[in-house]
Amino acid sequence: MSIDHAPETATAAASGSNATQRFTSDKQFAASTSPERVSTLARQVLSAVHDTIREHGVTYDEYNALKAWLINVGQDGEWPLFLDVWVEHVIEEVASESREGSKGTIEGPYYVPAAPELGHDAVLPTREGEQGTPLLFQGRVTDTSGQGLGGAVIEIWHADSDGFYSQFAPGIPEWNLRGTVTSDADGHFRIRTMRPAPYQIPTDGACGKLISAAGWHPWRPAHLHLKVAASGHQQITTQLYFPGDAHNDDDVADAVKPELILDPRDVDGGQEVTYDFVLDSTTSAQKA
Ligand code: MBD
Ligand code: FE
Repeated sequence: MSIDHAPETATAAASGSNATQRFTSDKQFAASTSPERVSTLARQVLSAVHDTIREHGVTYDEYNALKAWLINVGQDGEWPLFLDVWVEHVIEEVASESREGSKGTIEGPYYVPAAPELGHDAVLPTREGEQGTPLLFQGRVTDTSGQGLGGAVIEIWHADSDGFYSQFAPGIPEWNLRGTVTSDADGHFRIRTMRPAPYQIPTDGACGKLISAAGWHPWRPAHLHLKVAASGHQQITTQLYFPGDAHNDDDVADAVKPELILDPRDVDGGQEVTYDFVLDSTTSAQKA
């Protein structure tokens, strides 16, 4: 774990402000929500807050501590982290209710679009002497009838063996452990990378403060992030996990599903695993 590139100076504020900047520059918001719906949703959320205050007799001291903390979440740039850890899993649950193909899960705060294109037999960018267990991740993209989807675009990104993501922790090359892979004519792909470490929510920011004040733990199990897209099909955003990780059963972000746990096997010089993605067509029932 003690390697020269370990970003000892990774801070919540630096990683958070990168995530906030990325989010505000990359995402387009199509706010087609009617005033009636906005009103319904806002009222219900506020009612839940009011009920909590009444039920627990929340004091002025606690109210002021909350106010200060909410201000800190923004100052630390941790709104993307807070929302993706504690809220996104339910958004994903509702969005994917009617999906027939592969399960997905939350995107989280560390996706960056347009990673280098690496073909169908890909080697993710690593540093010289990149630490960890070499992993060959391979599989096939198909439709729900099992037909291979050629030219499917698989975006993959993940943490290094210290649990840090490129572009969100200092001292890591821009596209380290990120890439855009394209399936071959039969839908097959191969990706060579290094197994990621579990991810710890920064302990020095507002989210870390909430975790320690509540006596929770800050861990996510080790995971690979992926987005899989093919024309005429619904894109899947997902994460894949490793068996035996202590936090598969109590992920702080509640994003593990049994279908998302890989079954890697030991091979000479590392591990190998096969995982297939089944994409629903865009014409099958889709929730707005
Ligand atoms: C992560 O790496 C992540 O995947 C999520 C969902 C939240 C915080 C950090
Ligand atoms: Fe992650």
